[in-house]
Amino acid sequence: MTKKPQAKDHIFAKNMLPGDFIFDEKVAGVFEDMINRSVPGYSTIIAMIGVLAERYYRKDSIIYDLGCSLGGATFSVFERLKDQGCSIIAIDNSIAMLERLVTKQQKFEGAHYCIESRCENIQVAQIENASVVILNFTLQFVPLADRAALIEKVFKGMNSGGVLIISEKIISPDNHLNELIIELYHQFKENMGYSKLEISQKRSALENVLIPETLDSHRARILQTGFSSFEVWFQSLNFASMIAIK
Ligand code: GEK
Repeated sequence: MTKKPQAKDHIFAKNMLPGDFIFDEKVAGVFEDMINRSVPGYSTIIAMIGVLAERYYRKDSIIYDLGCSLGGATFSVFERLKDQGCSIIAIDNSIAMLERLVTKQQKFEGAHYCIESRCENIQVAQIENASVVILNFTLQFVPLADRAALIEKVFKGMNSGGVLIISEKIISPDNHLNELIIELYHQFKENMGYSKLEISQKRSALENVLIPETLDSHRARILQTGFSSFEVWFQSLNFASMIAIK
């Protein structure tokens, strides 16, 4: 399969009026470039989600990718499990994202049978018979007050021994170190070619939309829900990926 060059993200390059970030056509069109240049370790996380899914998937169970966007995690899992005839349900409430996932799906042989995409709010989506559930940088967009209910629903829909993978932007409880890591992160974005204006305008746009939590909050919620174990398996600057086993 020949890869098309990614459309470059210039969304916040020009001075603009304040407004909240939304996953519309404009964002979906440059999303691959945006997430690769904005999330340190994104490609490693995507590759390892495939590895984790292969390890925890059980025959005849379902794999859920909640907030799948263009299917970065979905296709990583598919590549690992396609020979086992797996069933992946990829959910997102942005139609612009899902349309692109479906176009991409046509280029992967056999993906038509394995991947079902649903335009749905993950807060109301039904989860059942799951051995692998992926929340790759999605929980952070769910209102804080609703996160426990979502994790509880996911837990109920999972089979014993199944894995939940949660990747998130995080904050540190130590104010000084939190500021330091945010500064390092902004430097990372400059190194990835974003200007100071782009960085600050995107930060403002995300302020009310992406609410990060500490690793301790994630751990507490996961253990309170009833998961038997929890670990952070990846961290780069203020981005982490966690696993929880039912
Ligand atoms: C990846 N997982 O590349 N219901 C459904 N979808 C939602 C909801 C919701 N309530 N809230 C947000 N989304 C992907 C990356 S991006 C992360 C995930 C980012 C969707 C939203 O439409 C978007 O596509 C995705 O969650 C978040 O592995 O942009 O930082």
